Amino acid sequence: MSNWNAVMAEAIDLAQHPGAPRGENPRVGCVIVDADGDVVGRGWHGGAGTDHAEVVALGDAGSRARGGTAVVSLEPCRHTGRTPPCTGALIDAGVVRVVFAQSDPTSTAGGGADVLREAGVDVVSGVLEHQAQEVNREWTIAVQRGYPYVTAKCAVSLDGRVAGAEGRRVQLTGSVANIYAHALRARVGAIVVGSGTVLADDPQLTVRHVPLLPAGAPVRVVVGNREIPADRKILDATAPTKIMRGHEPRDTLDSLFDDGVRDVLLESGPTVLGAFLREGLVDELVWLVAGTWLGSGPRALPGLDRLDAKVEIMETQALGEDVLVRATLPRKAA
Ligand code: AOF
Ligand code: ZN
Repeated sequence: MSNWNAVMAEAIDLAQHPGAPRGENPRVGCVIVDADGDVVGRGWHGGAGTDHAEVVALGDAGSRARGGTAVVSLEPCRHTGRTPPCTGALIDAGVVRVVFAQSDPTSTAGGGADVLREAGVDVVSGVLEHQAQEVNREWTIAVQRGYPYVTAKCAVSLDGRVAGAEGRRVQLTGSVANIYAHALRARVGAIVVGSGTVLADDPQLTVRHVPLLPAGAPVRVVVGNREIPADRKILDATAPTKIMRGHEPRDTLDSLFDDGVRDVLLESGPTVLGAFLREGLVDELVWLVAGTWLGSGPRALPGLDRLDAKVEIMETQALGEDVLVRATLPRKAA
């Protein structure tokens, strides 16, 4: 077989299995094909601590893997992490060819292609590379530069305000936009707010209205110096919470990355959002624009008169009676 696109497309589908979490590890799928071109094994990775996709697929194939080809959406790892290296498992199983899409961007696991070649395995790389990379877009950006991908979410009125007069909390968006916002939460490893938001709004910051992914509830993170009273919802037992006093945005992100978080949702108010934006640490803006005219009240970013960055709109969509605007900001070099 010389064109591996169709098999790779199946491996990329497997990577996106509903049971495959978004978390510390990427989403990876693998298909084993025998010498006749018949599929003899399939596997997908279920998250940190579980077998890698190749190992699952090799288990499925059994002895039929010998002499066959492994088609994987990510370069097989060469390292011993929580599990042994996939390069070893593939070589031991007698696979003669490995076809992969995306190179492993991590310094620890990356370089598996060389290990395989040295062992005499035929290696084909870059097949449907772009599609595979899209599946792990945020993860790839995060591990390449060493801190999590940051999405800032904000619900605003049509006149750009986030609360009513005197900062009074107003429910701006309707149920469709709220479900979208909860799906965003379910996808990330951490949700970050400032202590000011906890005092003003008492948010619970849990995933509701949509199912939790297998990775579980994102950790709720409070940054800032103000004391959090014990009765605040964010301190309830429904999800883990991390209080980080006086943290600079970059320190916060570094610390979360060390905890295994690759994707952060910023649901903070103007102060923390402004600090992250000024330091160029926001990758994506998710604005939920409600058709409400508040007329008075704070704006999303009162202290930020100008943004020295080109905002690029990626997506607009009607969500019930509200409008979603997704935009990217230029990424800072690591
Ligand atoms: C693969 N196949 O299915 C995955 C890979 O701690 P570990 O042992 O789970 O290793 C995690 C790293 O391995 C992860 O950061 C990424 O570089 C790679 N993931 N590699 O060959 C897989 N999930
Ligand atoms: Zn592996």
